[in-house]
Amino acid sequence: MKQTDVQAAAWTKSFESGKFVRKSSEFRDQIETGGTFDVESDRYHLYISHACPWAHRTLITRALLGLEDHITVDVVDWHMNRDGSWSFNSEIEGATADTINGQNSLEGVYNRAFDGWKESQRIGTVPVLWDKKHATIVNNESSEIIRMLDILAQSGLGNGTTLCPPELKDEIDAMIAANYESVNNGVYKSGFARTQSAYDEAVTGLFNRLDELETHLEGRDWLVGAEKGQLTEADICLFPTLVRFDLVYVVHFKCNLRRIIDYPNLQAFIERMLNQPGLRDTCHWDHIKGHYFWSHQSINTYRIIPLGPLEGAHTK
Ligand SMILES: N[C@@H](CCC(=O)N[C@@H](CS)C(=O)NCC(=O)O)C(=O)O
Repeated sequence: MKQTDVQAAAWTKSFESGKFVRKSSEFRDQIETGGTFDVESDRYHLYISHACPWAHRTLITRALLGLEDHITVDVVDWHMNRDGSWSFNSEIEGATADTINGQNSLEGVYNRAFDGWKESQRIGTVPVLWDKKHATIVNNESSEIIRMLDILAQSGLGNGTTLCPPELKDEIDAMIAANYESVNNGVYKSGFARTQSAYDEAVTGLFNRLDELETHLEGRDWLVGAEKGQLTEADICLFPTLVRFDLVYVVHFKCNLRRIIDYPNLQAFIERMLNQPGLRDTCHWDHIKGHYFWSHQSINTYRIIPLGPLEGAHTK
């Protein structure tokens, strides 16, 4: 089933007055009971990168909800193509072939879902939620994909956990929104800034929000919920950015006012997440480091991968 009405905007890096502007995701269909994309086991497939924080959200959610037997996964090579697009290479440790569509690149997958994708010079992003039944992309927006995984889990496919209890949904949405531009996208806005003022603004906003989150987590385990809180999508959306911070963003994206290890509550939050069953297995440090320091040659011309840090960042 070819999609015909996805947004027309090309996914290339876009800048306004030197500020990096992230394009919105093109495929926004939903899984719903009785709908075109019905709830079913072994029908949906995830294309992810272990390097990508947005894709990491979906892999963590799949693990915590116990959906491994119901949703298959393929992993792109951390090393992007020369043209800056994702490819499949099963020779790379931790990466896979495209076991569903047999494509060499993620563009091939997008092209199967949308006529003329390649010609339009759009760049396909991860994560992608693929429907094996209709052979098309359901959705490529991480925050929406993780919510749909919860729908699958609440329909009896998962382990009984929910990461979005209805009574906390508004609080979760507000927390995800508050962290999105400042932190999740903030590190990219810092790193890709093309003027000093764009960089200053992004880094200031980023660390203001990290300061707030450090205070917010005082005496709490999780971002949302009463008393110590409970683990929800809000934590899953924040964690992939925090766990990459000292390893990559401090150096590569010049997010160096402080490190996460300098924030005791944020550091403890990372540890708490890593101690969740199955979570550590979703972290592939070589893919993370390799991808960032290799793929953005405009900000790391000679692709030197820093050796450090010796402590703080989680690499085991
Ligand atoms: N809004 C999207 C963002 C996804 C995204 O930008 N993914 C990056 C990897 S971190 C990507 O695939 N970029 C393709 C490229 O840069 O060519 C989401 O949250 O799912």
